[in-house]
Formats: sequence, C-alpha cells, structure tokens
Amino acid sequence: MAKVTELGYLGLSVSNGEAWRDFAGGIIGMEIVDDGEPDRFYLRMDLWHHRIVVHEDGGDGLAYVGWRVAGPVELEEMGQQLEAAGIPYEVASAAEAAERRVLGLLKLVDPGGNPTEIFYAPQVDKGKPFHPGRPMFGRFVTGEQGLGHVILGQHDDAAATRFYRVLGLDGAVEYQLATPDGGTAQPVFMHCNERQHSVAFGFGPMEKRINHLMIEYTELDDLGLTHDLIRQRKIDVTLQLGKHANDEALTFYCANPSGWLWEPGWGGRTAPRQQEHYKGDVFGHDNEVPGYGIDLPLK
Ligand code: MBD
Ligand code: FE
Repeated sequence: MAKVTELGYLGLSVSNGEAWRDFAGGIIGMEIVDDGEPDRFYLRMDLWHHRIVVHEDGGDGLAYVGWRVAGPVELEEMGQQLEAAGIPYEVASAAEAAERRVLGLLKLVDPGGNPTEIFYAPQVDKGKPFHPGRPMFGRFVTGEQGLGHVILGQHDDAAATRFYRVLGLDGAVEYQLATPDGGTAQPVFMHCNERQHSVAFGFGPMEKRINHLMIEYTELDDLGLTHDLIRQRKIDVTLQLGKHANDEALTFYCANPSGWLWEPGWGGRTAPRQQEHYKGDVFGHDNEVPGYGIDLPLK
C-alpha cells in the first residue's frame, strides 16, 4: 500500500498580498519568493522552492493541500488505491505539475470538499540557502515531518477518517471534550510521519475550509520573538500560549491577514506508536479573542 509521507505544500487564497508578505515574512520568518508571476508569490521554509503558494485572487482561505508520496511508483499505486476505494481523482497534466514545481500530481477532493493534491518530487533549490524574512535564531521544523499541520473542516468525521486512511495516514479520536451545549466533541488527529499530527478535524462547524496551520520552530526563542511581534502589532491572539496533550508542543494561535489562524509552536514530541486519548490539555491555551473557531475548553 502506498502512503503519503508528509504534508508537503499548501495553496492559500488571499485578498491582501502586502499584509501577507509582512505577516509570513516579517513576523513568522518565512522567505518571500517572487518568480515574476503577477497573481502569486511563494513562502519558503527550507530548501524547497516553496512550501506555501500565496494566490492573490481575492479569496481568503485554503486553496489546496499537497500531500507527498515517495516517487512515481507510489503515485501510481496511490491512484489504484483511490480507484479501489471509489474516490474520484484526476491525473494532472505536465503543465499543472510544473506549476506546482513537482514532477507528478493527482488532484482530488476530500469528503469535506477540501481540494487535495498528491505529488512526488518537489523542486529543491539546493544552491539557494534559506534566507528568513526576519532574523531567526534557528529554523523551521520541516524535513521528514513536512511543513506543519492543518485543521480542516469536515461534515462527516468518519468519512474523513476513512479518506485519510486510504491516503495512508494513521490516527483516530484523541480528545473527548465537553461542549457548551452539553455534547461531546471528539476531534480526530492523523499522522503520516514523526510529526504527531499532520491533519485534524472534528471541532464542530467551521466558517472556512481551514481553521489553522501549525508551523514549528527548532528554537524556543523564535517562538518568543514571534509572540513579541504579534503582541507589538496588536494582532488577535485567540488562544494564549499553552501546551497540547497530544503533540506536547508549546504554541499559541494568532489571526493571519485572511482572518483564519496560524499556530506557531516549538518543542513538539513525535507521534507515539500507540493511540492515546485525552480529556484536556496540559496548561494554557486560554481563549482570549473568541469567534475564530475552536473555542472549546481544552482543559
Ligand atoms: C492541536 O494542534 C490543536 O490545534 C488542538 C486544537 C488540539 C490539540 C492539538
Ligand atoms: Fe493545532
């Protein structure tokens, strides 16, 4: 069975490119890459050509999620798996693959309607050192762990779990949380490498396709610097600094220029071999600004 190996790239729709350059570059530390295309720029986190494509198309949300497989054999096998599972997909053209700076690509949609791509062989610019958008103490945690994790909107958590298992991710419900209306939220977290989770869902209704992107620093001081910059600019912090029970990362959640969240973090543990579940988090993550989704009490 072919399995995806990492959350490889994201495409974002944005209305305010200038604000995004400042946020992703000047605050978070990503490298801004312009390739002379008028409708998009790129965010670099390591030696890859990019990890994020920012499409200046007037939208403000997720455009697509890119999952990597090891190579062409695995991509073909993945196509057969999708077919066997009754999941429709398209094999992208050479031009579409080139647009994504990869050698091969399938395009499909997950059960929540999230545009999904499965690719192999990203362009890695070995001769171009990573140059962060602001001075950094360290680097982003990427490599085998992919670019971070995303929380996506789904209408049917069981269907979403089945879909991501076909892609080769593993995981299940990790929290049982009391909701204000007396119910129980049971969010699902899934992984495909040492990163504790690469995708999660099941937090209740969401306004946008994506609730947040988590990115991780190698150095605690970069998380601290980002936190200072976010506070200086009076950007909404929706959940304050805290530590999740599942990935044990120190993180906080802040609003990006499109009105959804980024979760900068540090110190995540790797995925345990056996499933666990939690009734709450370790500490912190108090809700400071409501209205961005995931306002559930995590403790
Ligand atoms: C996470 O990364 C997260 O975003 C939430 C809400 C809970 C546990 C881990
Ligand atoms: Fe998260």
